[in-house]
Amino acid sequence: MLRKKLAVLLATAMVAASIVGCGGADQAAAPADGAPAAADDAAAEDAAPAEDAADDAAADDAAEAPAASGDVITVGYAQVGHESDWRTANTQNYQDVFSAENGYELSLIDCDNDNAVQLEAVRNFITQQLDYIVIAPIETAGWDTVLQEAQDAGIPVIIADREIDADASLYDAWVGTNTKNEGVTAGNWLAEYLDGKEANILIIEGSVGASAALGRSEGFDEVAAQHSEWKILDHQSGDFTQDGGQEVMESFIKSYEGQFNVVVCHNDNEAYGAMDAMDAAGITYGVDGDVIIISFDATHDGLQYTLDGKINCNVECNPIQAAVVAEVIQKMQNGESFEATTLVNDEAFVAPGIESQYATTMTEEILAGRAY
Ligand code: GYE
Repeated sequence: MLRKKLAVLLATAMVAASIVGCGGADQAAAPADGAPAAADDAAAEDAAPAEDAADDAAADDAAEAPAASGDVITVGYAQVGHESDWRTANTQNYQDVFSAENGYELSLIDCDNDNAVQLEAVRNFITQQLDYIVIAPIETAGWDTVLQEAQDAGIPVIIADREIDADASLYDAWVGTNTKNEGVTAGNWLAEYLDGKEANILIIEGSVGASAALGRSEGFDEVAAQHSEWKILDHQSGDFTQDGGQEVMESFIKSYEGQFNVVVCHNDNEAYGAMDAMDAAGITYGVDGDVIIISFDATHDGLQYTLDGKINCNVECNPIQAAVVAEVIQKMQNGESFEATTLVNDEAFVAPGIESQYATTMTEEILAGRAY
């Protein structure tokens, strides 16, 4: 056990050392297919002695590695919560991939969007000396101490889905989506669609302090700043939930009825709540309505609304990430160099009747292929 950890540590130290400066946000900005090269190239060029050492350690240790001996690999996943359909799909995906059948024992903790609960979950994984820890961080801030504790305990950590502020030397790998790019795509699509017309925009943001919300806002704001004919009237958090989306939209309607023509929702569930609130107030939306709706995630139901013309544009965020995380773990397990950063690719979809250079027009076939 200890020797196995040493092999993993040597390999991770080698790769981590070669990517210093590649923090969360930078990692997300890396090209989707460039990540492996970044880590692997650096490892090959700069760290030959370390690599040899790691290889040797791995070879010595091969007999004891869980994969070789048939031992299960224990993985702790500190999951954000169950706030959205995206999250449900992501949880299911981890349960499918990290199954007993595949040689894993998964401890998945639903942290119910509570930072303190998530820190405690990670500390419990450390106490239990699990082989690997995966964290989908609720917030970007506050990770340094617990990550140092995991490192001191010799447990590799993979940050998944969202980003954190911590120095990249405090964790071993990152897997997720580029939420800033998602915001930029939403903005670019809106500019193309409006073609110079005025926009009075309300934004229902995701959870406060979550990188998925920060990134989408940053990307969208960047495009908005280039359009003097756009005005962001207000933005408030709907906490990535349907109830939150509905409450925020109800209060927006009280303050801005008749003044807005665009509603941006940071995920599909918020969009469902916003649509309910607009239905109740008699406000029309979608391709045939008065208000343009932009959503993120592109889950099955969100794409159904897009196909129905109720959501104008839905920017995808892919929750199916567990296989990539498992691949990184397998490489660590074998003492091989691994991708320090892996971006899961996304695209965007628009309602029938809309043509866009930034998005694919929805069809029944696309919807049929969307399992989550
Ligand atoms: O968009 C939202 C979820 O972190 C990218 O979290 C994820 C976001 C996703 O609750 O629906």
